[in-house]
Amino acid sequence: MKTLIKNGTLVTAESSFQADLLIEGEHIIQIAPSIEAIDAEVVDASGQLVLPGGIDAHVHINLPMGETVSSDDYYTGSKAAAFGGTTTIIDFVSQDAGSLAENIARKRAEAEGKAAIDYNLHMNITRFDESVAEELADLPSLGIRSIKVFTAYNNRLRLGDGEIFKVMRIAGRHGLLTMVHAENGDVIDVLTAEALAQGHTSPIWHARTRPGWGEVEASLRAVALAAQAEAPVYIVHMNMAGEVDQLAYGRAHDVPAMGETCPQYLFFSEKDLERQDGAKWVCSPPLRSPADQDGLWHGIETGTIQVLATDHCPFFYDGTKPILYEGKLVSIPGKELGKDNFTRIPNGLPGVGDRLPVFWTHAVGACRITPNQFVALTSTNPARIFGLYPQKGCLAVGSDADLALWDPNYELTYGVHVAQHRTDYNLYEGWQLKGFPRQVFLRGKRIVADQQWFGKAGSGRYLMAHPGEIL
Ligand code: DUC
Ligand code: ZN
Ligand code: ZN
Repeated sequence: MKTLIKNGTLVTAESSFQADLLIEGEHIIQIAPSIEAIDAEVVDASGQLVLPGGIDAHVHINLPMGETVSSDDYYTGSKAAAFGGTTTIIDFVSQDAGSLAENIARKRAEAEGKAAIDYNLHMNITRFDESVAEELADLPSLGIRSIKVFTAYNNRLRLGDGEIFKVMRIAGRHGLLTMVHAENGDVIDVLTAEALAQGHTSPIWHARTRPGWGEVEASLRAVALAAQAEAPVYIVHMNMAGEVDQLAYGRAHDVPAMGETCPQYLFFSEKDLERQDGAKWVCSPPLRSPADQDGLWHGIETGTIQVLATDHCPFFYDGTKPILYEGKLVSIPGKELGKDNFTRIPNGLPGVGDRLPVFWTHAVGACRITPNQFVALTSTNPARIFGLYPQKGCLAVGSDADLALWDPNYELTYGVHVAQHRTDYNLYEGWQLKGFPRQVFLRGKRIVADQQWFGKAGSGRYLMAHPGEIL
């Protein structure tokens, strides 16, 4: 089975050029100014851009949180991703009981028969001892090249600095990248207890009890630990301008330090938490100030930040009221759990499907970055950093034919009825967007066309990551 994408403009991280692209089976087999293939189905991409499918390097599918669980499973989350032009996601494995391999097998079983796009996994290391130290060496053979550690969530997820240093040192030796969730767990615990004792219950207190300085300090700590461990580090979900400064400092001193931000930190601020429906915006780390947004944009524009991910972790706003999902009524407890106590609001936001269209409009459309930078930030860089390149993240002969046919002139009013996340709200409700994926291909198969779904549960595959690159 061949498909010929004709008359499009191919956009890679490096350049944009007019070319035809021929797919056979699951792969790109030819790229040339003009291709004829009589046995191919022809797709006319006139006026459209051909982008490598998006890669979202930070999502949480089925993540248990307090009394509930994030509301997208592997089917609904991967379908939502595809509608927004994303064809690969990387989720996190919680370190629950048992060996790392057993935890990974359990997570993969959740995706089995459900994932509709391809996926890889990061391994959380939230408990460290001699046997975990040994098991880290097994991760590459299981297709995992990245681990995540936390400097917050005391007595739950946090490792001590010495443990993080040891983990990073072992990770470096085994070709694993250490990702760091950088907040100050001690300060958060003090402030949270004080706020609750004073009777503060509303969503804004989630941000007020997690000060940004803790992130700035913990980001530099992560970078410094990596320098001392002689290992690479990647700071997840940066939301503070000061974190970008710390990353830049490390990079200027030759530390292999990289980082990501997410759309919510570019477009929303603490002010949104003060709204009557502020719980919709509660995530960790929290939204910050307009000055921080500027610092993050500067980091994106200058390349200090390499990746735009989402931290997709959706919950219902009102999980007592069902929504219709594929003809069935669904309700999952959500943000209402915290109506009397901000610490009980499940942390997290929907976003995997919103990322590309929202970012295109406000980054490329606003002339902040080029289409090539867009591709780098949303597809090529995550593929390189997380060891999926060149199978993913590029338009090249031999690569998987994961494509978004992107119409830069398509205008729409965005919101919960366009986004396909399994939740009852969307952060970008009513936003006017320009630029949207008209067709999406996963390994040569069209899975979305004009906002209609042709994908299938179970057609997504687990990807074996290789050693990643330092960008
Ligand atoms: N932050 C969130 O808001 N949700 C899930 C995990 C995380 O780090
Ligand atoms: Zn995190
Ligand atoms: Zn996360």
